[in-house]
This record gives sequence, C-alpha cells and structure tokens, in this order.
Amino acid sequence: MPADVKNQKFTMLFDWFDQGGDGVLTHDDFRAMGALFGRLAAPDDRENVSAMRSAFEEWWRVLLARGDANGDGQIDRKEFLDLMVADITAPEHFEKAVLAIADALMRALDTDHDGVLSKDEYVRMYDALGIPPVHSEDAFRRLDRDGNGAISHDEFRTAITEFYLSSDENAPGNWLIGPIQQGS
Ligand SMILES: [Ca+2]
Ligand SMILES: [Ca+2]
Ligand SMILES: [Ca+2]
Repeated sequence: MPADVKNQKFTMLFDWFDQGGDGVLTHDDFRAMGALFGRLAAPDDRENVSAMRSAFEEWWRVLLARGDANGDGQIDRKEFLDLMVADITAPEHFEKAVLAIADALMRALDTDHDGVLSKDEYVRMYDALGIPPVHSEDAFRRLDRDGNGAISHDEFRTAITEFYLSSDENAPGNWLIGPIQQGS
C-alpha cells in the first residue's frame, strides 16, 4: 500500500537521524548527521563539508519551523512522519535540504573525480554513514539503472528523489539506506 511504503522509509530515516538514540530528533542529532556526512569528504574538502553541514542545518530549520506541532523544540516520530509526507518534499525544501546533501555527498564520494561513483566509491558510503553494508551490492545494482557499472550523478539524484517521493514499493531508490520491510 503506497502510504505504507513512504511511512516505512521515513521511519527508517527517523531511526537513522536519531543519532542520540533517545527517540526524538533534536538539533544535536542534525549536527551529528552533518558531521557524519562531513567525515566522508577529504580533510581539505571544505566546500563539500560545509555544504553538507549547511544542508542538515537547513533541514533542521524546516523541521522545527513547520513540524514541531507541540512546540517543545524537538521532533518526535509522529511529527517527523507528518512533516516528511506533507512538507519536506515540497520543491523548495527538497532542493535546499535533500538534494543539496545529495550533490555534496556525490562530489565527496567521487574520490577519483571522474563524475560517477564506482562500486568501491559507493560502498564506502555505507560504512562511513553507519548503514549496514550487507545490502550495498544489491543497492548498487539497482541504483545503476543503465547497468554500466557506475552510478552517475543523474542516477544518484534519481535514487534520492525516489526514496523521498515515490510510493512505489518497487522503486529502486527505496534501497538507498537498505531494504524496506515488504508486506508488513
Ligand atoms: Ca515536538
Ligand atoms: Ca568516481
Ligand atoms: Ca549507471
């Protein structure tokens, strides 16, 4: 069921973002996510480090401004799911928060600067971001839509857009942070 697929994906995202593990999202969690992503970039790559940090700050700003329904300065699971379905996916927020991270992440991961992600470059993301690497081969195969052995910038953006916007349970982009639970 379409709504369930999105709820499952955003539930996985919530658990991942909750770096402190206390069941609510706070500014600290988003700072931690920004730092986690920033560590993927080379130490002298200030541009991408600061782009990822700013994008997570922007994401937190939108969440707090529009999603903190009970006004306690934190985002609980229900507030997050409601906002993600309704609002972060609005074009102006999506571009500034989500796709800004995607673009900086892609540049940081592309360590040989050939404009595409090889399997090695892609798989490195899993370890560094704390996503179980066991599914990385599957994900790579699905995200490499034209099957040329590399993930292009377009393929990467498409995957991320599908992860956030698609209600299709078979969308390859659903695999971005691991398999969603089917049929639960
Ligand atoms: Ca709240
Ligand atoms: Ca590359
Ligand atoms: Ca490809």
